[in-house]
Amino acid sequence: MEFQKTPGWLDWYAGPSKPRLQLPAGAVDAHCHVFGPGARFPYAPERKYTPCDATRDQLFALRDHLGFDRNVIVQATCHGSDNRALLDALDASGNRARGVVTVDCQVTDDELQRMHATGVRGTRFNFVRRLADFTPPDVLLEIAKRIAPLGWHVVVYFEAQDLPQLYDFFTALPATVVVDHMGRPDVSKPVDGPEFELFMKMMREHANIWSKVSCPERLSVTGPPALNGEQCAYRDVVPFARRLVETFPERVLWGTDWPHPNLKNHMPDDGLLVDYIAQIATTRELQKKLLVDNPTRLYWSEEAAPGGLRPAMPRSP
Ligand code: 0GY
Repeated sequence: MEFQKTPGWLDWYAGPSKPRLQLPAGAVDAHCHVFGPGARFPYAPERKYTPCDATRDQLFALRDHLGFDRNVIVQATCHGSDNRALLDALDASGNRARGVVTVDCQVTDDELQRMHATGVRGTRFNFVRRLADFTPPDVLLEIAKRIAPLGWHVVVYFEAQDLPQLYDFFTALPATVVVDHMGRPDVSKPVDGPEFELFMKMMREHANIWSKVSCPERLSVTGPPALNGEQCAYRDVVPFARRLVETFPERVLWGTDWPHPNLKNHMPDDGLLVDYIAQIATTRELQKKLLVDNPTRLYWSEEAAPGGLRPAMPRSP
């Protein structure tokens, strides 16, 4: 099937620079997507945007170019609850990718088990209205209960102004909860103001809640963008991400968000986006926690188990 991209769509950045930041061995890009290809894995009829293709092989090439070892691929809303493109990528990754799917209540236990065997470790709930239609909280809670026995976590995506209303729901979830992009703070507000304080309080009082400190390119108001060799990109986002990394070093994750759906004014150079990490995790120790220890514990726990490592599945050549 032929798909027409959403008008004004920005394609991912071709030919990204090589990061100056040397990533620690075993680094995980813990938030990225695959799109299609539409001809093989059609975009969902209920989607709110139609992207350019961004295939698993292109993602794996980017992983190697940037110096990551592994990926966590998150189901994008343009594929709805059809997770085939994501599962295909996990299957082809040779145990170097884990996945976060979108499921509805109709999913069977057998399907969940098969997804788990392919490398899925979480499900995503999306509260951003421009991306997904409303799902009643009791349905989401039902899904959370279904996935809990598998040890999966719940990834939540929402905007900061909606946190007061969603707070009780998030804090009652019977699983580890991972928040996308720091709950999308308005970075023109103070980092110690009431809006971000509510997010900090949620993390402080609920040890099962984690945050991705990703997506400065989406949150930044004043930039400068990760383009043209810029080594100090998105300075206005740094205080928010740095505060989380330093306060909760064991519960933060980072990802590129490649291929960066729905950006409106620029597409970042992913190499410079990796260099941004040095501004928010300012020591090698913090970088290792953020990029290796935390995602490995959450997604490859069979390897991170205390008392010895279980053998990893063989990697593809
Ligand atoms: C992101 C952010 C966005 C899109 C999606 O699943 C998606 O379509 O997550 C967005 O438009 O803010 O994390 O990729």
